Amino acid sequence: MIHPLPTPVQYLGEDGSVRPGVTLPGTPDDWYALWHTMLLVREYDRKLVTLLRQGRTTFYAQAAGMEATQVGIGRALRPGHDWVWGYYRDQGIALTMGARLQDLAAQMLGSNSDPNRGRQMPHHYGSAQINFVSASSSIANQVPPATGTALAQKMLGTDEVTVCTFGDGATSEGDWHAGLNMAGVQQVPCVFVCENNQWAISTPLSRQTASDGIVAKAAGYGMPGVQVDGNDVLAVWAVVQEAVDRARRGGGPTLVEALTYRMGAHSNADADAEKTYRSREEVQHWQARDPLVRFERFLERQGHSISAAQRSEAVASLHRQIDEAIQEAENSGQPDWRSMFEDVYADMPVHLRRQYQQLRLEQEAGQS
Ligand SMILES: Cc1ncc(C[n+]2csc(CCOP(=O)(O)OP(=O)(O)O)c2C)c(N)n1
Repeated sequence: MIHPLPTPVQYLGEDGSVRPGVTLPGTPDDWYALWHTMLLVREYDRKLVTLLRQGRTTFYAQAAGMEATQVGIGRALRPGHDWVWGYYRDQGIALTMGARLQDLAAQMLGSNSDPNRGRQMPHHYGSAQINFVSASSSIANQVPPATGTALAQKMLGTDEVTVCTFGDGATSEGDWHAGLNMAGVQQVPCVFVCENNQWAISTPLSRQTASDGIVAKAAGYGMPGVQVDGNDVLAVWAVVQEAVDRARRGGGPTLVEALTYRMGAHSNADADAEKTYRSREEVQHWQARDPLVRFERFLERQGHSISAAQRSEAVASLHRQIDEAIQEAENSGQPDWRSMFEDVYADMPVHLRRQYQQLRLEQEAGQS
């Protein structure tokens, strides 16, 4: 089945033309930065898939095809001020908000330089610096705490905003409904963004909901809903920015549905998406709507075209940066076994102290 072309808020046509009546957000410098970050997300994906195939890490979920959605969301936020409760596929949001490649790579490898020191499975990044809460594998369980964070922001009278993201599959979970319901009742400063990439592993959107899009559910929870073309970075930025600004002014939550597509597999646990549950025709249909290509067409039309030489130079430079970050993470080694017991309790409980002693004796016996 081929999903219909999106009809929601759209700033750019497929050919990069600007839709009539649209006021473009940003300046040419901003547009160049958006392009560069989308390219970074795309090339990071390529490198990470290679890393997996080399057996140097064990889990990764690609964002290829979803760059415009993620970069548009990240661009609308104040890094280190606003809060993000995202999900495991949100590397594009993290990178847009200033996540360091070294930290992402260290988390992927569970190495000594990982801020979480290998306590999470790979690709579950979190950062205190950018208020990016460590992602969970369980789908939708970030939604109630996101509402809680936003409620605290409201009660404390801050002007911070929370953004909570999830896939279309997450909207079938009880947590999702509980979180949105409370957000509507309490009118919290939270922007919920569904990164609707059409599939929840092998379950298509048509088996996920009977409503007319995820956006239709907004009315049920007493908040505005906006559907946006998720492959149009300027439209996503503008729509999320408007929702964020309203939340900051005390105007309550919004549900945004970004229509996009994941071009690759769900994760490395699902290596053959094309042969097993998606038709080649469908994938090709969406490949022709590549968000990076569309944005490059837009830049060209605006007189800021990126030459083939500039593009390959940028790709080569990004590959160098990513390789260096991975190398640095690998060079930092494995976390010391003692780190399992550190920085969790101020005063270690007795059962952990016993385990610590036992492990110490085993380590010493192993070394002698
Ligand atoms: C509570 C729960 N149920 C089932 C799963 C298994 N699972 C992992 S990812 C996934 C699909 C998620 O799809 P979606 O929310 O659309 O996000 P996407 O990965 O497509 O971006 C499922 C069912 C899980 N992780 N957690």
